[in-house]
Amino acid sequence: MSLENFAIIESTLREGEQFAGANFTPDQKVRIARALDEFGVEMLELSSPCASAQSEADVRLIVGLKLSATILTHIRCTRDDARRALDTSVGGLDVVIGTSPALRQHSHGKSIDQIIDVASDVLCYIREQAPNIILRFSTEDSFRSDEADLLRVYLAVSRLGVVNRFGTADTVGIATPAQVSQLVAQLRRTTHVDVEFHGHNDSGCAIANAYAALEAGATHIDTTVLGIGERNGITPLGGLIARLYMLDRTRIINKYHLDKLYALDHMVAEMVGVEVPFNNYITGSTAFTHKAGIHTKAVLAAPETYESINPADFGLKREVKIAHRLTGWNAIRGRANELGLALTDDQVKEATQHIKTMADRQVLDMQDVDEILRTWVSVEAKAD
Ligand code: HCA
Ligand code: CU
Repeated sequence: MSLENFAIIESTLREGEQFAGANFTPDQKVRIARALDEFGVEMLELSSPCASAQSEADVRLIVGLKLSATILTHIRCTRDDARRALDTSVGGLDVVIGTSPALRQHSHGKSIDQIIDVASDVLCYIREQAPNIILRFSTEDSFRSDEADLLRVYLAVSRLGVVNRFGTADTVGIATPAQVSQLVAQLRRTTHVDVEFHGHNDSGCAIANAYAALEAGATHIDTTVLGIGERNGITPLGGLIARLYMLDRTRIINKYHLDKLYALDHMVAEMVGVEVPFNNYITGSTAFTHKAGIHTKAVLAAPETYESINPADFGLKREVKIAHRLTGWNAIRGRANELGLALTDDQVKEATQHIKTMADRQVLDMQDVDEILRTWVSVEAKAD
C-alpha cells in the first residue's frame, strides 16, 4: 500500500457543519478553510449553496480565497442543485443519492432504475456544462444497500464516462473494515475511476474503515477536524493522520504541515463549543503523557520504547509524570539532576520510597516531589 495517490477530502465545512454544535460564521469558515489549507489537505468540501442564501455566499467567499486546496461542494442529484453549484465556480461537485431500501422508501422514493436515469441525466448535464470540473458520484448509505443494486448503479454511471470519482458512504457507521475493503476493491476492479470513502463512527470503526479503504485501493478519504459531523461524526483528520503516520512517517511528514494540527483541533473545538477529548489522537491532553515507573525509565532513556508517534513531529512535547505511587527511581533521579541536586543512587532510591509512601496518603504534585528532593539533600548534608 502506498500513499502516493492519496488525497484527503476535508469536510469540516460540510459534514462538520452538520455537527450539533456547529454554527459557523463566514469569518469562522474562512479561518477553518485557511487553516486546513495551511495544514495541506488536498480538497475542501463545502455545504451546498442550495442549503441557504448564506451557504451560497459562503461557498463564493471560500472559492474567492484562491487556496491551494481544490474547493468542492456537496449536492443532491438534481439539475437544479447542479446549476446553482456550478454558478459558484467551485472546482468540483460531490453528487450524492441514497440507494439503500430505507432511503429509497423514506427519502426520495425512487427505484434503482429511476436512480440510474436521474444520475445519468444530472451527471451528463454537469459534464456538458463544465468539461473540466471534478465530478464525483456517491451512493448514500452504500453499506445498507443491496449489493446487486449498488453495483448496477455504479456500473451504469461508470459507462457514462463522465465522472472522475466514485464515493462510498457508511452513512450510519455500521460497516466493518472487511466490508469496506470488499466494496472498494470491487469498485477498483470493475471501474476505472478514483474511489472515495466516507465513514461515520457510530460503532467506532471510522478510522479503521478508512484505512481498510486505502488498503483496498481507495484514493480519497473524507475527514473532519475532531471527526465532527452528524451524530458522533466521521473519520477524524488527526486520527487518520496518526494511522497513516504508522504506515509511512516520512511521507506524512513531507505531505502535511503536522505542526498545525494542535491549533486546528483546538480552534474548531472552541468554535463548536466542545473540549478536545483528553484521549484524542495526537492533540489530546494525555496523548504523550507517561506515568508508570517502568515506562518512564525506558522513555527517558529512549522515547521510542513506549511511543509510536514522536510528539516533536507535531511540534508537541512529551510529559513524564513522576509525582505518584507508580513512580520509579530512575525518573526521580532525572528530576534531581534537573534541579541540580547532588544525590547518590541510594539516596534517590530512599527519596523515591518516601514519595511513594506519601503518594499512598495524598495526591502529590511536582512541587511536592521537588520539596522532598531538596529536603533529602539537606537532611543528608546534615547527617554528614
Ligand atoms: C449526509 C450524507 C453523507 C454523504 C456522504 C457522501 C453520508 O449526511 O448528508 O456524499 O459520500 O454520510 O452518507 O454525509
Ligand atoms: Cu456523512
